[in-house]
Amino acid sequence: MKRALITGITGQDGAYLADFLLKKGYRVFGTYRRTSTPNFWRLRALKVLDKITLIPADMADMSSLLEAVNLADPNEIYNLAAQSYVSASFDQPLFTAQVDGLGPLRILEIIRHLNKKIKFYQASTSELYGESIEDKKMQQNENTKFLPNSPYATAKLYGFHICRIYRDAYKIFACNGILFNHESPLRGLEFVTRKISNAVARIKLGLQKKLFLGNLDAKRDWGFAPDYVKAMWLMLQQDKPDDFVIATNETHSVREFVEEAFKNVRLDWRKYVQTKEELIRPKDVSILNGDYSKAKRILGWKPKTKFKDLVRKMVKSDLMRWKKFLNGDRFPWDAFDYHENIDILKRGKTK
Ligand code: NAP
Ligand code: F7E
Repeated sequence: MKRALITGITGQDGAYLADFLLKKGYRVFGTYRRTSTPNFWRLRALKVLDKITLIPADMADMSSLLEAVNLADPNEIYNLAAQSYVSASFDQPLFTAQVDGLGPLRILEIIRHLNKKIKFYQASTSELYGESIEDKKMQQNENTKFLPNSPYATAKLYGFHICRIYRDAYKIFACNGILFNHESPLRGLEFVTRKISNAVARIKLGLQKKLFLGNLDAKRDWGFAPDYVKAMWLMLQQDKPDDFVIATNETHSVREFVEEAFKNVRLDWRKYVQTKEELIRPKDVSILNGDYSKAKRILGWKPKTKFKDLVRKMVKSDLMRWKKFLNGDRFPWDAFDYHENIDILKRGKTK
């Protein structure tokens, strides 16, 4: 049985990847952060919480990471943990650099010293491109230059290069997945797609009157998270480690996402959406549009979910949650969580 360690297993991608790897027959370990309120709602939603082993660790704490790798003794490590919200990286730039930049270095150092056979996946990002293309019609591929536009992207750029350097210098099987935006009903509520789908559901049900947004002109290449976690796994199953763009090759503006989401509940978005200056970032990326040809050619990967299906799935899921809430069911995003019956590896416990 192959063993995988996922850092950031409580996040959107971590939960979907755990589900995917369990279905492939892996024993799955995941790191989680100690928080005053447990944060296992995604793992519960996918019914994987009792099938995985959780290990407490923080990306800023080398000794907890070392212990996690030691306890999991993995064949593959998927480094998904990060301060992933671009906007917050302007408020917490040093923390973001510590976790998103030095975090992958810590894991690579552990692999280098402990077991160079462990394969490593680094969650890299289309944010690395920033504003690097002058011709807005051009698509971004593995050869497009990087020109990061935020503290988040700069920290991730360090992660990208350190991964490439450890691959070349120490012959570690290390891959960067340059993933474009990917969303789902399990997306965090602060990201624009989920903020929209959640608000649309609430407005439809009379629970909210307005939706405040920032830059409606920004364009993103939005895919579906479960399609994307498969690409992460495929990268680690190849004969040679490499870096891959994972995208849909389509780009849409925030305005188009809003329009489509409101269309799903037959409402006119213009009556409900207002822009707010405070929601505009100090620096934003105006357009991202990927080219996944290399992943298609080498990994045999392509996205299954189209833009309109993605919007529909997200709106439908939020509508269902809020309808349940109105019927007296649990709070929609299951925030109240308990530690019962979870297989948590404690410090010092043997493998
Ligand atoms: P997410 O939902 O925000 O999940 C991030 C995960 O990292 C959570 O489990 C979080 O734990 C954990 N984490 C944050 N800081 C940590 C720390 N200091 N120590 C340990 N764990 C920490 O993000 P996602 O959308 O799943 O994305 C997964 C990865 O892909 C991230 O590295 C992100 O930067 C990258 N990425 C995402 C996208 C996208 O569109 N989704 C695109 C490209 C790249 P808590 O649950 O405790 O907060
Ligand atoms: O913003 C604009 C905002 O926060 C998308 C992360 O997963 O993908 C994600 O980063 C766009 C931006 O995602 C609001 O200005 C307008 O132009 O959903 P987002 P992101 O910044 O693209 C990349 C690939 C990652 O790697 C990251 O980890 O939407 N926008 N109004 C807004 N954005 C937010 N959040 N909230 C608004 O009200």
